[in-house]
Amino acid sequence: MIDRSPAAIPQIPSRPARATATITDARVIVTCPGRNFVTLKITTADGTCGLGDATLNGREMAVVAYLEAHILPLLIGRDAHRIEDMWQFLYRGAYWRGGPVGMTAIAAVDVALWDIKAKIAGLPLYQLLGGACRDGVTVYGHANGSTIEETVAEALRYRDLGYRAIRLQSGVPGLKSTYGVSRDKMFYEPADADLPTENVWSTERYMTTVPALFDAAREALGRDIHLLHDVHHRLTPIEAGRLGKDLEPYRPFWLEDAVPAENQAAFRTIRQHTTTPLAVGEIFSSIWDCKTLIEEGLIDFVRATVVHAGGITHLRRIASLADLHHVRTGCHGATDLSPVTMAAALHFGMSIPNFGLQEYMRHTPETDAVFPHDYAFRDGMLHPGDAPGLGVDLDETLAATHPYSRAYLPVNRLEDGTLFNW
Ligand code: GCO
Ligand code: MG
Repeated sequence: MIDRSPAAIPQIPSRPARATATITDARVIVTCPGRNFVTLKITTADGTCGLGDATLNGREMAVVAYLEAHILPLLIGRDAHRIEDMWQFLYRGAYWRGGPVGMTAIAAVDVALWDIKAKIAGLPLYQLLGGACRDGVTVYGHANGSTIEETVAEALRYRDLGYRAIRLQSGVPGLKSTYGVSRDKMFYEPADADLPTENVWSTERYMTTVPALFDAAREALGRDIHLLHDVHHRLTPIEAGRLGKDLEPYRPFWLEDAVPAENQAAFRTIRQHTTTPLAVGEIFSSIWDCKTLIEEGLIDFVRATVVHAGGITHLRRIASLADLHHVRTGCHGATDLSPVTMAAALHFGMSIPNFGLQEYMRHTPETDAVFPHDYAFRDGMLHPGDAPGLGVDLDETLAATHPYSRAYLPVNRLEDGTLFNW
């Protein structure tokens, strides 16, 4: 007969003290060290703090309201370790799910929880995500200028700084301003006014400039460097097919956001006409925005990013689907993504098998002072560092000296006044 007396039943050892981490505080911090950033800070009972970026450029306060009114009350008392469960709770539990505001808010919680888990483990986050798959995260820099000559000169400067991949954006003759061309060369910031700036756009003028830019750049830089270009959602599928074809002799690494991607099927037309690799996805909120693009092999790089696509938990899912279909990552990394997102992107990029390339627009010294961080640039790569967690802090005292300042992204009109995509 089996002895069922308590003394005879082997006892499950009690759980280690740090197997739960009860959330005791969660706050949203808004700061504008030159541009607006929204950060979520979550604290657990043992005093461990995690940071999550919640910045949605030009719509920042919508995410603040979403977090403060609808998410923070749900966090207190929950176990910070249960990241997947928290993700499901915030996504499925909302009923009205998806969309950039909600997914940015979920991303902030998700990244803060990963930060906490890694700090409690005493490891840099990439170790918890499976460990390093590579020596560092190769990044691309932004060379831009009002003319082709100026842009090529900038590209040479980036090459001398050690970059192995460079994005080229140049002014278009006849247009007063163009996406990607900045006043301050090293620190591009498109959200430039407290009411939207109006730009003028001409596809015809643009279409002749880009092949000339690539021709001049290959001439000056040779073949040993990756060259990229961002169309910023401004072409039709057939125009994109033609531009891709015109660029083929210069072997671009990718052509980005050639057309708006709400209609994923539109990419079939582009694919029929060019072998230039296609990248898309910086404004995607979830796997549903790129499912067809990935499954049908209509793109080569998915640019969905930690902060706008539901955090590390969801981006891993997108990357895993992409891996099945030979699609690599090319995460968005503009300056409106805070150093918290940059760090998260680096830990993520270190640990996935199908990493492609990471965008890197340097933050200003004012931003870096508010967000001291461990990541560093070396030999064309960013390295996340080995501090436990994400390796990013937020200097709240300094942050408080930079209050929120309303800023909009520009809008575009065609030469006849029609409102167009920016
Ligand atoms: C990029 C992007 C950015 C966006 C910006 C909008 O490729 O880096 O297109 O420059 O315009 O992130 O907020
Ligand atoms: Mg872009």
